[in-house]
Amino acid sequence: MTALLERPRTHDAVRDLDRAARRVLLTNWRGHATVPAARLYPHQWSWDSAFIAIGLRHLSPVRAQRELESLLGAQWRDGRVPQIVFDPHVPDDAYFPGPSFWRSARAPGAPGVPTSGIVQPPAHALAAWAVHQADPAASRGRGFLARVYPRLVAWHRYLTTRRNLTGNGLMSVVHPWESGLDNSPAWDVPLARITPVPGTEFTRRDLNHAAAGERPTDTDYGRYVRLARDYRDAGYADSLGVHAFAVEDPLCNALLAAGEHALASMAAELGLDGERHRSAADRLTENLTTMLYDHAGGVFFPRDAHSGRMLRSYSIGGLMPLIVPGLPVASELVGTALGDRFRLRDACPLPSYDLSADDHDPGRYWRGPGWVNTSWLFWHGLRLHGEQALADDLRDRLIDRVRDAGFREYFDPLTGTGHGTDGFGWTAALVLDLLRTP
Ligand code: 2M8
Repeated sequence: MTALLERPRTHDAVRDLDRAARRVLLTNWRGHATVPAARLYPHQWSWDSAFIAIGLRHLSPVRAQRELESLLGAQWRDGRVPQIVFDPHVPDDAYFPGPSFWRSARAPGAPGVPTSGIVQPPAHALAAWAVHQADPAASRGRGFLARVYPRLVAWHRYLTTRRNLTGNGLMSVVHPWESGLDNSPAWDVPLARITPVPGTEFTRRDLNHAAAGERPTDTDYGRYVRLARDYRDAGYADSLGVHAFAVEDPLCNALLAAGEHALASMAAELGLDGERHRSAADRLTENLTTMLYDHAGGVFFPRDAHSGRMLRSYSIGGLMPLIVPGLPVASELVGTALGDRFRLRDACPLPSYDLSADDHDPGRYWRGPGWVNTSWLFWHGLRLHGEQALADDLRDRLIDRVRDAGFREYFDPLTGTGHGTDGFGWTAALVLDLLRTP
């Protein structure tokens, strides 16, 4: 708020930011999909594409539709939507782990195009419904929903069946990369059990493009490689026996619940019965709230699927269930966001991890800094639960942050210093959405 009073947002400033965001999206566009960042992430990433489509819908609903359709075109026969769809024109060693590591071509039911074998948070149904609503006539004209709805249903079915590893009705992520919040302190306990692959057995590529102090440590990278290699070597089969790391995570389960509401709306639009989606959403909301919500903490904690223990660390994922319509503990979550750990009124973007924790690190990847996508989700949740004034204030400060620091991958939530790569896709797309949503 202060920033706005000090530097009123002029028409010219808004126009310049809007134009700069469009330029990033154009630079990162590859004709059918948008890469998160040209050098650090030169392929199509799953949940990045969902957020990018949410922004693209303001520029070209058809391009936004293609963004999602190209991702869903790489869906596996079991319904999984891969974390990365590799661009065959990009050299294998441009990103590690690349196609030669994942060897998807040898996996049963994998698509023709090379992909990784893990997944990412299911933000796609929300995105597809938002894209449809941006121009329902264009969407109907291209039969967009008729094409993506069955794929989204199969995607959610994969997560709610094969990834229901404990049988208690919540999905598990089986690799920190699947959580989207890769290096979060929330994963430290279950990750510590994993023996790292020695650094001599692989070559990191991320450090060619980003500072080591802002990225995961070599030891954690070795653990990521171990988990991915074991999954691959088990033929991408899902069971607690295969997955040494398995966590029921509030962010993914909240996206699933919110996504089921979106699927219900799509079903209605297509003249189908949406009841099964409404009951799935209710079930997921109930399971999420009874199993992962911590009343004393006023936050959701992930749960280790092996030990059954709650992973009691205050990460941004614990606030994400605010995106679920009808969430019974919405006002408690807003209260936690306003407190010292997340400082909703002045920290921006919302920190990825507890500002008051001793090990909060404002510059290191998912261990402190703020990302625009999780703040966008929280903004969406605030609007959903009638917190319009808080939502407007968060939107204004997000826009100011990006205008001052650029389209960075992440930001120090208190100083606003930008970190990670520049020209970052979802930062540009979601700022466009914030600028253009009435
Ligand atoms: C980061 O994750 C990738 C692996 O998926 C990486 O570190 O190489 C995360 O921030 C993830 O949430 C994001 O989708 C991805 C691409 O932007 O980068």
